[in-house]
Amino acid sequence: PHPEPPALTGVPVVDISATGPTRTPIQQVMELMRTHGPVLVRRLHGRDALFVADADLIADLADEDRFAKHIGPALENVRAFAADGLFTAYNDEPNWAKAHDILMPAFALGSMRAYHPVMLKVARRLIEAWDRSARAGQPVNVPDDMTRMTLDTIGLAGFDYDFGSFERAEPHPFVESMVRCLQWSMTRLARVPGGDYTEADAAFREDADFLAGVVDEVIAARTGTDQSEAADLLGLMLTARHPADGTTLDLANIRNQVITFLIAGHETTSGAMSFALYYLAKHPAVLRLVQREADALWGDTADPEPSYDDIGRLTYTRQVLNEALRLWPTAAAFSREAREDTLLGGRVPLRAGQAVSVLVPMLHRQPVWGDNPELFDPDRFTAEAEAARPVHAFKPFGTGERACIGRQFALHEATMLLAMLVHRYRLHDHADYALDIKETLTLKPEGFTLTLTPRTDAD
Ligand code: MNH
Repeated sequence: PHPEPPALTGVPVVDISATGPTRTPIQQVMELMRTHGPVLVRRLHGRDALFVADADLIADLADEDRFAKHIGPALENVRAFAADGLFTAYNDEPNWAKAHDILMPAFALGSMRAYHPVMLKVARRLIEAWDRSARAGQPVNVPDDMTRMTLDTIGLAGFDYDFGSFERAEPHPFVESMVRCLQWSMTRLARVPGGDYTEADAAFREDADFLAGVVDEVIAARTGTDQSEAADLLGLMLTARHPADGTTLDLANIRNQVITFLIAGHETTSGAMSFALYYLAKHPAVLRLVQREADALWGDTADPEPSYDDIGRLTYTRQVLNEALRLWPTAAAFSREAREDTLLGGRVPLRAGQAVSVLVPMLHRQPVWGDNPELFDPDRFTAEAEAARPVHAFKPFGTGERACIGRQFALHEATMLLAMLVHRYRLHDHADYALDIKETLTLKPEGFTLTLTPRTDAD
């Protein structure tokens, strides 16, 4: 029961109640913005949501003194299964700052050294699976395999738990339940007042309970044994004391954190790598440059042993990832709220607490990106190009103190894997894939498959 927001002078209101939201609400708002411009109110069954993509409005929203993260309706729904985990905690919920302070050191750039061997081990699982497909002349399903790889990585690196995803024909049941929970969170937003949703809610409850059960198993495998030497996230959560008050995280909160990290730690990264491979398959000249960078490090060694330091040297590969995240930031929207009544960008009146959603894919297509923003061009991320651009023009990881804690983790994992894959395979766009983006709160290129052949020395 929020107070009616004041009318927003000059901001178009687009009522989509007649057609309803589509199965791809992010892409729907992108379309609305192409027609109505980068600031609009989407009205659905009398509920208004303000979306912005204008670069100077987002620079303003990044001001932590005036704005903070907002837990909007979508994240409220995710709270039904992740509660006060880092991603869905309210700003003033004590467990947010506590968990943030305890876990931050585990995500600093230097900590990636500790995760590197596990990331490499899982990258090799993927390569084994892809070698089999290559020998059999079978296509690989890119987003499915990227999801196997990121789930196994966060499971092992975070919790020393092996999902064994490459030994399964279907996604791990945890992933299937999780995807359904995320879908429930999203479709619940489009409910028609007065509708009967008991069946959907019961199915959701069952999935949420299953997730909690898997997580309890992960935790149980660790409690009762000495955790003082455990260097992973769970070890830290079970033992680390808050610097200020000396307390540890409570078990209910640890369960929420584990669910949060298993979700946040793999869906988005797997989508990002899938989009990067999509663009590489479509841009042979860029692919050759990425291959050249990997070749410069690893030559024609069949099974290179990428070192931690190698990953920092893969600067062009990193540019490719950034450019894929520009066009399709896989966590496509995040919300902010005004701390006090204010004028956003000096022109849009907002009340204290009122929400604004940033539509990141459209921010990434604003005029600061030049006159051909749809063009895939990794040179947008050379050091010089980045220095010449306003800092808030690129926001795939959100903003401020609630920005992504796993950014270095994702980038290390994804950069290494991409380089290893292009070093080893030729990518064939055998199905002439046309981009079809599925939304489950995150974005993925649905049904994207490739065939692979090993590279030869001559190539
Ligand atoms: Mn991640 C928050 C995007 C990988 C764990 N992440 C966010 C936010 C964005 C985001 C955007 C901010 C959301 C908001 O403001 O409401 N995250 C990404 C992307 C990738 C990603 C695009 C990969 C690419 N994230 C990861 C990985 C992990 C992770 C990997 C864990 C290992 N992310 C988090 C957590 C938060 C978060 C935890 C919540 C942080 C907080 O609020 O304190």
